Amino acid sequence: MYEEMDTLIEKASILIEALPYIQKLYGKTVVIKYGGNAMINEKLKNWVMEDITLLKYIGVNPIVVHGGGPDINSVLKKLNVESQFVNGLRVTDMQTMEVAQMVLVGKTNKELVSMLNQKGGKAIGICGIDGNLIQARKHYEYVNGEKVDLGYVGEVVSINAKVLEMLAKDEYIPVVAPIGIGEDGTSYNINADTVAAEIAKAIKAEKLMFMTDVEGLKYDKNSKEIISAISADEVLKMIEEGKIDGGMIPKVLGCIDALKHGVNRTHILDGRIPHCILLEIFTDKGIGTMIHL
Ligand code: X2W
Repeated sequence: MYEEMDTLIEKASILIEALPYIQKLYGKTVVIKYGGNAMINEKLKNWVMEDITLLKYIGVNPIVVHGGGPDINSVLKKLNVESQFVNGLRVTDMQTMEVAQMVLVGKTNKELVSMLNQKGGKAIGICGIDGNLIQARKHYEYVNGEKVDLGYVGEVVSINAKVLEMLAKDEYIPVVAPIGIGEDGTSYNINADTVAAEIAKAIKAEKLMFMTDVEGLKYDKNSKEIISAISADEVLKMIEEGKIDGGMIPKVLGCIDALKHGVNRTHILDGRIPHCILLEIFTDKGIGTMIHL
């Protein structure tokens, strides 16, 4: 009987630990980038959806931006199409563009929306075409000083923040697929990390969180120690020294860009940890790596 009471009291104290964080975030907007690499299994996805729904119910306004690179890969594979990547960006010809849009908007987006709604969240799935949310133009990548044409890969020109604010400030959870729309109506495939950072900037989010499949940043790749907080300058130095590379670069640069444009906190989180969003936001210790100015 007493043991049971102790457990209950412990549960209450865990909830109370969250109080100052809830107060700080109440009414604020948090942008959560959910990468395809962190959508490992249904159980994990369910935990993420629970965390996001809980945030909404305690008065925080989450906006979800999702990736889905692995989903696109598996459909392309069935069609016997192989993708090439330049600096982490998928070279996107017309056929790949069609597949990317079908998969991200029709499959990945709707799965996440449906799961959130199952949890009691009121999720609305949109992509950059809806309400001209993500206005885009063709992106050229530079490799060793040379301009490379990646086809229908886009870069963000502007974000129609009003669309997201209308939904997020109301009872809805916007879930955004990273497809942009050009002035002439052309669809563009945009890296989801970049979209998340641009959205966080445009709506001046309180927080931007990248959920991926690494524990966080490390000074030494072979070390077990995760950097819990690091400045933007230190991050840039680590990139120069080659200590941060590949898919992590758009995430950390997105964090720095967002911080410089008014976002207060940015984080890189291990999406493979159960309830990683709650652990980061509502515990004293937090998890993953926080990047600050
Ligand atoms: C990405 C969009 C999806 C994405 C792609 O085609 O894979 C470009 O590379 P993850 O899961 O976050 O990697 N677009 C241009 O970013 O998904």
